[in-house]
Amino acid sequence: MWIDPASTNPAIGIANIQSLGPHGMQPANSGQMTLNAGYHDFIVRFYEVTGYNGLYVQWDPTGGTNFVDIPGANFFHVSQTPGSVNLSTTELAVTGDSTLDLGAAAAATLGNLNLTAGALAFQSATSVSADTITATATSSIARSVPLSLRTGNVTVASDKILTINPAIVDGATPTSITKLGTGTLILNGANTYSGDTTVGAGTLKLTKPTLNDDSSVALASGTTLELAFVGTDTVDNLFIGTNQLPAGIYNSSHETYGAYFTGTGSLTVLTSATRPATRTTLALPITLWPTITAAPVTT
Ligand SMILES: [Ca+2]
Repeated sequence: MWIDPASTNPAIGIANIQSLGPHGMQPANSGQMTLNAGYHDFIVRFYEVTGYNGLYVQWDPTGGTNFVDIPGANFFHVSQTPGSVNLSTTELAVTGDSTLDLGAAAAATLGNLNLTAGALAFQSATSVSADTITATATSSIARSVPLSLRTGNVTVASDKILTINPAIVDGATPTSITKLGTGTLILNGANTYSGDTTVGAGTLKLTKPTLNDDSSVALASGTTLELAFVGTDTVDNLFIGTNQLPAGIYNSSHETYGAYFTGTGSLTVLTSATRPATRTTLALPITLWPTITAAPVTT
């Protein structure tokens, strides 16, 4: 048995068992080593010539000498146990075209992303969570891995454009987006985030009508929401400046608030009467007339 072969990790070593000669299995022909708790790569190679031979790979997880076969549940293939990456307080600065290889992580939790140039691509993770995103130069995030936001502030400097191409999704908590800075944020993905969308400054450009139907959109005074799609996107509430607007359709042609919108799309704010009943779930079956059981009568 070779554990962590010396060719790749000589620090742990080799249990090399040789049992030469024509005979049956002999327990004396064994080797052992002590491993620290945790995951270990190992290779088992078994050669035999004339039969009657075999090899057991056993352990005593207590560190003793009562060896038993290693249960199948204790063998892992690397692709079955992808780990997570937790760098939740680390500032990640992107200063040029970059790929962040997350090693096939199931989930990667990053801190703040600061893009000062170029395009950032995440590689091979299932999902990436960031705290805030700040772009001080025109830059982009590649359509590679779904992205969720925790704080949700996305700041784009004046006259700069940040293009986020992956889908923005909910993470451990719902993602809400607050666009800050007087630059332009473009969301290109098939977003599924369920939180609210706020434009505190500058321009937010949406290329798909993916705002959650139960979410709110808030546009600060002087901001622009570019609806770069055909059709309308239903939302629950719309706030412009300090006003909550009544039900209706809002776009660049709106007689009062048209200056807040550009693009070919519109927002639809439904009245409560026409709003889809997506918030109430009734447990079935529902008993309208409960059965009344009379107490037994005794005489
Ligand atoms: Ca919608």
